[in-house]
Amino acid sequence: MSKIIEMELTPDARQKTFDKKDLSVETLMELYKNILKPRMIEEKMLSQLRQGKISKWFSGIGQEAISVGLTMALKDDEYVLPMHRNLGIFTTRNVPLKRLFAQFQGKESGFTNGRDRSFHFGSNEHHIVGMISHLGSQMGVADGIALAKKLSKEKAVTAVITGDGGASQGDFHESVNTAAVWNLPVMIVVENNGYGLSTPSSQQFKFESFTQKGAGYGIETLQLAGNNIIEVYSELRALAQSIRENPRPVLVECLTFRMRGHEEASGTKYVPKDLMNYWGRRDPVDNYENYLFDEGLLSTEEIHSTREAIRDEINRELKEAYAEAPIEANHEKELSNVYRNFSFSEEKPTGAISQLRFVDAIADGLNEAMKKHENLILMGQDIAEYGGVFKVTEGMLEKYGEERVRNTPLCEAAILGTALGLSIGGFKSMVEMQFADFVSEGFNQIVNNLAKVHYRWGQNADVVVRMPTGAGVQAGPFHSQSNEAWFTHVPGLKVVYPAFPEDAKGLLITAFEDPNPVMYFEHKALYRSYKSDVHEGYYNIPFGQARLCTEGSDLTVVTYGMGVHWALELNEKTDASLEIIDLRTLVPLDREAIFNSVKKTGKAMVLHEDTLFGGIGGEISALINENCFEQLDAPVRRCGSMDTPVPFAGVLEEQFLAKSKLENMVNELLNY
Ligand SMILES: Cc1ncc(C[n+]2csc(CCOP(=O)(O)OP(=O)(O)O)c2C)c(N)n1
Repeated sequence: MSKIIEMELTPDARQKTFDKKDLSVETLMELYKNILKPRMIEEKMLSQLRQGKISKWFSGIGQEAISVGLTMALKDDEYVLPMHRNLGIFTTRNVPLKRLFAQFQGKESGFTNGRDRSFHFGSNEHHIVGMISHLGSQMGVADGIALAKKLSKEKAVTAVITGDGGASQGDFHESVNTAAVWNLPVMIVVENNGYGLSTPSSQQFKFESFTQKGAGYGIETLQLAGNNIIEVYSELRALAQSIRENPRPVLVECLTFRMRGHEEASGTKYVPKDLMNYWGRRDPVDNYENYLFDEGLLSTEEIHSTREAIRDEINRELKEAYAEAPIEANHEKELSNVYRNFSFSEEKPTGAISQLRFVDAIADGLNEAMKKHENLILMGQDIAEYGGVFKVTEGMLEKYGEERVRNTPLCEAAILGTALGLSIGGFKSMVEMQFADFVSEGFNQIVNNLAKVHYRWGQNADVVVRMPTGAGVQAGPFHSQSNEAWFTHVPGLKVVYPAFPEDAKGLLITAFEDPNPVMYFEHKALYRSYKSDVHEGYYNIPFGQARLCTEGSDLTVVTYGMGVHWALELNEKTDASLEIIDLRTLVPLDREAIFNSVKKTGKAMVLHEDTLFGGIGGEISALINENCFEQLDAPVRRCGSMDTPVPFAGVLEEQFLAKSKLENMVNELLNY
């Protein structure tokens, strides 16, 4: 017998043996109706699929007891984060079927305006946060919602589902670990159906059961017969109550089986027949129906009438969804839904002026934001007692307390997911990357979850990710990168990159006012080397407005961050008349400022510390060519750093940086 069969045979009897304990007939019947509905919808969907009316279907047939039992065990206002086989969560939360079907058909009355498919949506009205395709990403978000509930002193559980395959992802480890360290009231439900697509458990993990994992994280575990709806419901109801009273994460393994292919086209050829038959005899719907019948709680007539009523509802709602007109493409509408609307209201600086270092201006901005927004939570590695590796958050723990200033485990992905969850729970948050380079560990959460969530289903990610960036400090390839262009390419993110302390403070304050995800770059070589006038108190600076640093007539230098300082240094040396534009924000980009200047000077140099190829300089150069061609007296030039990783040794780093060739390139362009 194969390992998978042996493993799946162990939980045996409990899958079929129902013990109704103290459950009322009413509850037993509710469980019955709730488990029957997703099964019948699926059967209908499969026939739709065969007729070519829908494109894809991920079947949960055989696993319904988990979705239904879990959802019934929770209160209606407790969040649940499903995966791709959890139709029963949506139906048990009474999501209107017409809307659900419209969602599957990409219609307007669905949940995503045709922008995302199947179960890839959330509905705060139903306290459901649906998945993105990337399997592990849900888990960090659940941590964030659970944290929001805990901080709000609400006694609530947040439940998140993962498959056994998805649990191999780093997100699983990071999120369970974070939930454990922070004692978050989150119920982590692993639907162990023995396969991840075609890969059996024996090739997915080495341990026997997910219950063995709890000890490693220092948390409790529970194993349930996932095809036994009474067991799932009763045990999870008791567990939910216990978590409400004593907030903590618990890992629940539900043993079950997927009776159909991963998605319909893929089939189940790789599943041994014996195994399929074994689980077929443990069908959660049929067995429960038989049990109720045997107990005398359900008659043949009631079975018929219940099925009839559900069938009628499905047919009626499906017809309505089909009757809805196909969605119309509207350019403006799509573009206007990428970001949550934010009407900026300017607060000009009025406070006294003092000279501040770049790092102190950022700290000042953070303090102002913390005072302004009581719901703002700071998260990052070593940011509490230690004050962060660059000491930006020094003293904030004492000022704002440990709930708002949180040291995180070394878990970038989980914490960025947590930030989105906090936003869903009504909080603002900041995530400090210890170095901008480490954002690669949380890249997926930023570019796929935070960036796309508003466009997909209207939820915003009210998150500021602080990115200590840049080279010039001889820190080598992994502590010196300029990675802003990774993010300027992703619709849904705003990208801020100040060059001066006054701007750093005002733009950071705006970043916290803005309800959208903001990548905020701060050059660490400027932290302690640059000092200038900064206003005290609260003020903000609008995004998308460049700063004109110097007026000139010979050539425009379009730049940002450290590039601004290089250009200003050159300006001191040269006799030429340079017009230096500090972009301040890359998304949104102040195109007008660029175009107006280039039209005046007739020559443009785009300068950045980032490596040349694929940097934002290429984009800006293209925009200038497209919009200012007739006023140009020379080709637009780009000055970026060498297309190599950032080297360590001082002499190599100096050669690498764009600054080393700036003067020559500017002279060439002036003489063109
Ligand atoms: C990060 C990521 N890698 C790969 C995939 C493709 N994929 C979708 S579902 C799946 C199998 C998931 O298995 P499991 O988590 O056990 O859930 P199940 O489908 O068995 O319910 C795979 C590999 C994906 N969606 N996301």
